[in-house]
Amino acid sequence: MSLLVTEWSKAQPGARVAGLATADVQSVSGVKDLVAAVLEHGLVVLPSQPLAIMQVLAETVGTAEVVLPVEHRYPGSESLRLQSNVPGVGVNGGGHYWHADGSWLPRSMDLTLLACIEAPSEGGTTSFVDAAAVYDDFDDEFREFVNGLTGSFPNREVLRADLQAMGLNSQEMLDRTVDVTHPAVRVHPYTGRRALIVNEVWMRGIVGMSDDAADPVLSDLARRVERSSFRYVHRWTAGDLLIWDNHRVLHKAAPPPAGTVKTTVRARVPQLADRWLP
Ligand SMILES: O=C(O)CCC(=O)C(=O)O
Ligand SMILES: [Fe+2]
Repeated sequence: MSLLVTEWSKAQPGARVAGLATADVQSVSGVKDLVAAVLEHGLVVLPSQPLAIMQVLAETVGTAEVVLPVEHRYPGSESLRLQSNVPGVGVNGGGHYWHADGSWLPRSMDLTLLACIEAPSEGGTTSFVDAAAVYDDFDDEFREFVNGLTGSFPNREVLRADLQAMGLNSQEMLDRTVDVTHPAVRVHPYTGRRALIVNEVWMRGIVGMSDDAADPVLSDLARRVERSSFRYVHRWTAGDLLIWDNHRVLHKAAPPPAGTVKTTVRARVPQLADRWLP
């Protein structure tokens, strides 16, 4: 077996991985190569994958997160989350803003795996920006400025409002949730690269700044991400499996247009198992 990894271009995050078969996710060298590709490119796109491969992978590269609230679970699984714009199917909408998954937690999720069950005939794309390239591209003065910023994440308040808006009440989730702070520029736990990690919903303020002073700074950071040319836009096809590194890329989903259907299944891996670390 050999994985065929093709990057789009030096300036964009992501690479296409062809040739992944069930045997590869069961072999040490296959999983090692795949994890190495994710860490190198930030994102990999694997076309035509059965859901079973994603399930196996999520439990092989680490231990997949248990999905809460239970209403969002893919039937029969504790660790797969069903996401759709069809009302009543899994979790509706979400991710329509720049973020890295779990960047509001004490530690971001290492990896996200997202598989497409049904693709919209148009729109509903997901954009990825290379947050390390964005940081590297800053001039010295701005780099020094952002390195001095610490974002505040008032998570209990944000989560409570979020659950309320969805008509859900998960006390278990709230009990587990703590407010945190994180530097705007974070260091990758495995590669050591710095990256600008913004979160347009959960990062509400900047430590030591009034809201009036922080709001324009937060908007400016989000604008720099939005305008970045280090961007890849994924147009979904059913069977696509995407795997990305939340310490390296930011993502943002475009809402699918009315009359189209986008249904995905997601698994998140909080930490890579030691055996796969570079
Ligand atoms: O629906 C998408 O394409 C991505 C949504 C999102 O942010 C996520 O699944 O983490
Ligand atoms: Fe996300």
